[in-house]
Amino acid sequence: MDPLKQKFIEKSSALKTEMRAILKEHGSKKIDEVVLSQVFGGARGIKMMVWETSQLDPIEGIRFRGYSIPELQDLLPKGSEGKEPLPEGLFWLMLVGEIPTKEQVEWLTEQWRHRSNVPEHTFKTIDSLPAETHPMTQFTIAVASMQTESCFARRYGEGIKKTEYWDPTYEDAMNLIARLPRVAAYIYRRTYHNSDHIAPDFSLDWAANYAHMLGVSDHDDFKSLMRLYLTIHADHEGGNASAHTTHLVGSTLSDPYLAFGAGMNALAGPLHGLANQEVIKFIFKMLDALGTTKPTNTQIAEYVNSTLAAGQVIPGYGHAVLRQPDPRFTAQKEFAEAYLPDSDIVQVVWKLFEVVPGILESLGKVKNPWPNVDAHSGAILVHYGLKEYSYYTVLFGVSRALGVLSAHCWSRALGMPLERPKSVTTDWVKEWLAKSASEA
Ligand code: CMX
Repeated sequence: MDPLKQKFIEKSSALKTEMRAILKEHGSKKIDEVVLSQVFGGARGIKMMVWETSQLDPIEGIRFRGYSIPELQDLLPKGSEGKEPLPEGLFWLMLVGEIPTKEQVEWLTEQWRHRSNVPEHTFKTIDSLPAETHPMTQFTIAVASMQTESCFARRYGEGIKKTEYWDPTYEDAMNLIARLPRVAAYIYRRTYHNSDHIAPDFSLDWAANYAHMLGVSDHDDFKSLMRLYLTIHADHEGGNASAHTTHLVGSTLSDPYLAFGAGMNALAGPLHGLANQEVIKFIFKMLDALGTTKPTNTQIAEYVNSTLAAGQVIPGYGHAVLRQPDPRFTAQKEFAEAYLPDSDIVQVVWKLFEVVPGILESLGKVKNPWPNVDAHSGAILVHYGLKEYSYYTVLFGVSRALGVLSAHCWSRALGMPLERPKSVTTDWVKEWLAKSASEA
């Protein structure tokens, strides 16, 4: 058994025993209360699932296994330029709860390299789609097409024991993650570079190889950016739409390919991962309307107000849980301050940061006026030559695989059941209200 798999089964078996003991003693304790506005309001804040890999604090932001993003930037093994953390390290941490050594991360890079062969029919499937198909649609179709390789589906069909579900799940997660950069880069080159594909460079780490296959910049800084980008977008606890969808679909014992593909369909929505393309579209449209690449704060404020007056949201701002600027925004801002402080488009992002929160706050209804992860990413990508914003959510998706698939391994190892919350009709609510009133 490989060393990561060995560690994973040891840690997950221990937690499974602990979880059973907790449930035996405390299973009937009340952990939350649900009010009617939550039932109608997208189940905001209701504690209803366990997600081991990360947890979100409304003020502090995300912590992966207890570590904040700045802590991880310090502690995780770095890429060859020694600047940004390797996403391999974050995956190791999320899967087994320990900061890996440099050697462990090198082992994982080698594993993913070894497992990265994409089936030929996946390339044919992508090529059979109309060229103008949105990259996220190409991505989810490509992921589903690889399901032919699922170890979980095969072993389930052969009659695997419940206690062994975790094993082929781990194999699928590792294989799928290993293959994603190649698939994602193929979609990019096919859609925007006339199918002029770039072969993988197996001397590079997972993120740097993806950067290399995209072919937008030879600069080492772009490789550093991709390492940071693929680390910080990986996980955001379990309740967000892409994570929760992966979890829900996985709970039916759909294999990791189908569960992750479903999660990616959720990521493709403009209120979730597609917001990164919407932000840069919004910025380009604004600069076009204002006729300048260096707008003043007053011009930006007028444009933001006119967008709100037209009944549209300001993409990249607001969050269902966060109530402060997103630390993932801050990490990207710090990257931009260090690497590209003079870029015009980055300056626009920073001016939006000065202007938008005050305007959103003045509306009196927006719970979080601060920027989220999507507010900054596009401007940095544009700087390095990745200007095709319809592609941006695919980058997010490649990263999100690390979080949702490590969590998927945990769900199968802990024996998590089929998810099935209760729904009610509005008529049921009216009857319930009438009954409550008559009893009062
Ligand atoms: N611009 C304008 N209005 C906004 C807003 C924004 N950025 N954010 C919230 N609001 C509005 C909501 O539309 C809602 O209005 P109505 O009551 O008229 O329907 C009101 O403020 C209250 O919403 P909320 O409770 O503050 O926010 P929600 O939890 O309902 O929604 C989110 C969160 C992210 C969908 C929302 O802030 C939004 O639409 N933001 C813009 C899109 C975006 O950036 N999404 C990316 C999120 C991060 C990610 O998942 O990748």
